[in-house]
Amino acid sequence: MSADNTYRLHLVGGFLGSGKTTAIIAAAKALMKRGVRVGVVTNDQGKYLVDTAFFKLSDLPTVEVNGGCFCCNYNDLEKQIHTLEQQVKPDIIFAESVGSCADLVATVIKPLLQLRQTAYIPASLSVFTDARLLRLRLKDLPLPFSDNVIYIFDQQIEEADLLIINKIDLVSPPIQQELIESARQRYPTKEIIGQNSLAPDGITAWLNRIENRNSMYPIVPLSIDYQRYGAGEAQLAWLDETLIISVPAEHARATLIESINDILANLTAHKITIGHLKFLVSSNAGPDIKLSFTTVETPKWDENLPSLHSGEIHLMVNARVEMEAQALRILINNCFEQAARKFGGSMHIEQSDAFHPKFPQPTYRILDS
Ligand SMILES: Nc1nc2c(ncn2[C@@H]2O[C@H](COP(=O)(O)OP(=O)(O)O)[C@@H](O)[C@H]2O)c(=O)[nH]1
Ligand SMILES: [Mg+2]
Repeated sequence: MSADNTYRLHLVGGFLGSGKTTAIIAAAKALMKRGVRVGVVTNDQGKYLVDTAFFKLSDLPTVEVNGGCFCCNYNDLEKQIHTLEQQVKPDIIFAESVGSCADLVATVIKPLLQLRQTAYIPASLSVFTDARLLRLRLKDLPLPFSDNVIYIFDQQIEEADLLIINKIDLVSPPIQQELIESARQRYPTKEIIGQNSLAPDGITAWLNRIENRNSMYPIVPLSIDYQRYGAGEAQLAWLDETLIISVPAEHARATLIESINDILANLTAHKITIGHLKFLVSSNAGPDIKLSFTTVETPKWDENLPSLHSGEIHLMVNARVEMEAQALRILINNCFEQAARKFGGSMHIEQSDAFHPKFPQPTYRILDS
């Protein structure tokens, strides 16, 4: 706990699939080992959230702000922080904002500084970016999204004082150095850290930086065009679903692999770009498995998929893809249904929400600098 008896909140932003959840879990575990009490606030436009389930599986006290970004649900953010305060008495809170969200200084940090009802203070804003996508962007090579979605990607980076070039392990060592150097040249005022969040101690430099007592967040609000930002969000489709596939137990793993490969092949065939496609897989008695597919291909993903212990597979699906939402729902559900049938079983949808994010209307937007 800090000397002034306020607690610290680390806000983590950045594009869909850039590695925010992975890094927060690693950082929280490192802190908890030192006896620090940690809580997490997740955030999404949808309601059935793989990330929330995943944080809870990692034994992290987690609350969520769902149905819209922190900015548009600012009062709920404060309420959820208060819940953590009561239940966990955390020393540190990590808040992960939805990957299509920008303008966090004016709509979250400044309101937290000026209007906050709780004992928490914003301590840092870190913006994560996927090394491979940033490399394309810095070289002025095309990203596989439409211009308005790229506008959001750019604005998130623009807003950062602390930029984490994550998944640095996915570019070769000479390119790692070149990428960090060219990012430093392009953004001379930003602090930039290259990071592999999956490596042991991979998050240490970032964690040390944000745990430094000096707060680390931008003060000057972003000058962002809400029409373009809103248009970019509207071009992304969200599908949040829970479903059950029932097949003979010996075919459970093959059914899952076939369904997901079919989804990926269909998206590729239609030149549709994934922002983030996540599945939480539960099958009786076995541990839950998180599967995650981001913008750049995940080859041979199925090699590490463990066996499934029963023929009843419970799936939570979170898909964020640049296409029309109902078409996304049909594409994904057809793939599950066809694979289940092929292996002599069936598929049952429990809950399903397919939509485009609403136009961003922040509860507060404080523009003084
Ligand atoms: N190779 C590599 N993969 C990573 C790294 N960080 C995250 N990932 C993977 O990237 C995917 C998306 O990560 P996630 O944390 O869910 O991204 P989020 O959407 O920003 O929260 C997952 O499959 C992670 O395992 C990293 O530093 N290196
Ligand atoms: Mg996440």
